[in-house]
Amino acid sequence: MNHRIQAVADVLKKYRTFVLTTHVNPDGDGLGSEVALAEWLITQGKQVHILNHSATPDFYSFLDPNNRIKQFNEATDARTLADADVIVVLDTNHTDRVRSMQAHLLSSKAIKVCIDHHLDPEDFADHYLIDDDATSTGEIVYRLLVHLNENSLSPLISQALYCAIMTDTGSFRFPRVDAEIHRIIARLIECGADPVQIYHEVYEQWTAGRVQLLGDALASLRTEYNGRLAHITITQNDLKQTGTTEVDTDNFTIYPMQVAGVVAGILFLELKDGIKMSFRSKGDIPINELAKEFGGNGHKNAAGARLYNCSLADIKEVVLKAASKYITNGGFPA
Ligand SMILES: [Mn+2]
Repeated sequence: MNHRIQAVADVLKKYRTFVLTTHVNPDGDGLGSEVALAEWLITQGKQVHILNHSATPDFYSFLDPNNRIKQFNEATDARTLADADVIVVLDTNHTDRVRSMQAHLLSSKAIKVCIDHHLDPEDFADHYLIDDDATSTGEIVYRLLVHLNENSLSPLISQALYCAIMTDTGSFRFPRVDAEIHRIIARLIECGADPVQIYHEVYEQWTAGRVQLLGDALASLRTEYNGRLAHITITQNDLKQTGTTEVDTDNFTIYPMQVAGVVAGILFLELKDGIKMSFRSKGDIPINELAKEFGGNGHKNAAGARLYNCSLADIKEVVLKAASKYITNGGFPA
């Protein structure tokens, strides 16, 4: 890991113009990692653009008081990607996850750097800083910035990294949360991150519609296989009735996992053109293997997949059937 940190640090120091990007529907980890890295690069006199396929959800705008994050506009930004010295892809290692930017990313002559914590990277970058044992991309960016300079953690950078780690650890309670990550968090608080304020910005900004959507999702909960698997379903109609969108379903997967005896949970979300599935499991159940059967990927206990041009009813039946072999053995406690 150390020699890979050094290789990326050398790239950051050597070059002048940077584009940072993250995955479609960016989360606190993707956005926080972008802001932290951008703010540090700017202190070094670099020219930095943060360009994302998706707009930033309103409740994450507090991360970016300097308005550095822009939604990618092909007409005006294709040139920026083509001309950059370095493109850094954060919190994903598959180029299709940057959607409208993918072709421009791949064709750019820029040096490509991938900083991420997911498994099975695509072969596209010149430098990979991937640690699939890390809680978050924010944790990896923290290690990188501290490696670059002991005093790199400004209050704004600390806030961004705290948010990244908080959101990707479900507020410090997912597997891989250990003493070391709490030491990192302690350092971020010492350097200016405000836990109360960040929690408030991220988790206490729901619309009434989102709370109503959660109600619909909870009412849809069903269990299978003697209560070992729980799943919830959100339809396009649910979104329409509550005036919500896909991003409002973020983290709804925690609720099926709260049922006693459940070892695996699935959120089925009907998209306009397909189905998104979010998988969770406990203990040693490799739910990413189930996701892979449907073209997805992820971690052992948290994974996702998207299928297009298919019906919710058909997919649910097939996926629930395929899930049985993962949940009949193992689980939690092991
Ligand atoms: Mn992440």
